[in-house]
This record gives sequence, C-alpha cells and structure tokens, in this order.
Amino acid sequence: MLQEQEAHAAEMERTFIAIKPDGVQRSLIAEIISRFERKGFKLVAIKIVVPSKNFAEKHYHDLKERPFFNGLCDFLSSGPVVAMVWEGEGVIKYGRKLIGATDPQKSEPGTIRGDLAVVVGRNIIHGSDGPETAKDEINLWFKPEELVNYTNNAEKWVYGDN
Ligand code: IDP
Ligand code: MG
Repeated sequence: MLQEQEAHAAEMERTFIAIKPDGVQRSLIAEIISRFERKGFKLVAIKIVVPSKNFAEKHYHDLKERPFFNGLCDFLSSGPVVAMVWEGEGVIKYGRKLIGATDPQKSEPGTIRGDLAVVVGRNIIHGSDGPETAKDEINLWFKPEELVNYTNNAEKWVYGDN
C-alpha cells in the first residue's frame, strides 16, 4: 500500500494556470475552474492579482522578440488575473489539451478556448507548456508556502487504490 502511494505520488506533477483579465471580466472563473476540477485535477494554490507590467514581461520573457509582446504584457497587467496551481497525473500536458490551441479559431470545440474565446489576443487562459516552464512559472507567481499539500477524498476514486 505504501509503495503504491509512493508510486502514485511520484507521477504527480503541477502546472501553472492563469485566467487572464478577459476571462475574469467575462465571468468565466467558475466555468474554467470547474473544467479542471471535474476532470479530477487538484487545486493546490489560487489567488487573484493585478500583475504589474514588469511582472507580465517576466512571465512572458520567452516572447520578448515577438511583435505582439508589448500589447500582450499591457493586456495581462490591465486587470485582475486568477493565478492557480493544479496538480495531477499528466496535468501539464492534459491541461494544455483542456485549454486548446493558442488561436481560438483553431481550438477544437470542447476545449476552453474553443468553446469560450474567438481571437488569439483574447484567449482567456494561460497554461504552462512543459515541466520546466511549469516549475519556473509556479516559482514566479507563488511563494512555496502558498502551495497547499493535502489529500482530496476523491483521489482514490480518480486514481484507484489497488
Ligand atoms: P499559449 O498561451 O497557447 O502558450 P504562446 O505562443 O505562448 O501561446 O503565446 C502566449 C500568448 O500570447 C497567447 O496565449 C496569446 O494571448 C498571445 N499571442 C500569441 N500569438 C499571438 C499573435 O499572433 N497575436 C497576438 N497575440 C498572440
Ligand atoms: Mg505559452
């Protein structure tokens, strides 16, 4: 039993998810959280913040050469963002699937962007694109003590225990 729990814990990963100012203003917070929650992923950190322009530039540093970088950082810092960390097996990759393609015109129906957004500049949600960025983004947005370790009672039903 202990071995199974340890094996299960070893497969757990965490990703950084943010509802951007457009998602907040469009009252999509509960809708978006609910898609991750119903899937079986676990919320381990959440806060609502207005990032500064400088902070937005740090978050999107990989894109600083892109023509839309300045507008993107202005936008991210234009209002409240809901910053979250979600945990679960495969949550980094599957979180991106739940979110859908960057351009909502190309996102499949059934995905968050496919169902709820229309243009790339207002695609309502961010999700880390890999293990390294997940780690960096979680560290940028959260202090270690803001991440909560707990057992969700449904976990044994989501993952099984034998
Ligand atoms: P991602 O959010 O799906 O990971 P990235 O390529 O990392 O996509 O781009 C970050 C964000 O920059 C996108 O979510 C979108 O808001 C914005 N963005 C990406 N490409 C464009 C573009 O061509 N025009 C305007 N904004 C863009
Ligand atoms: Mg990205």
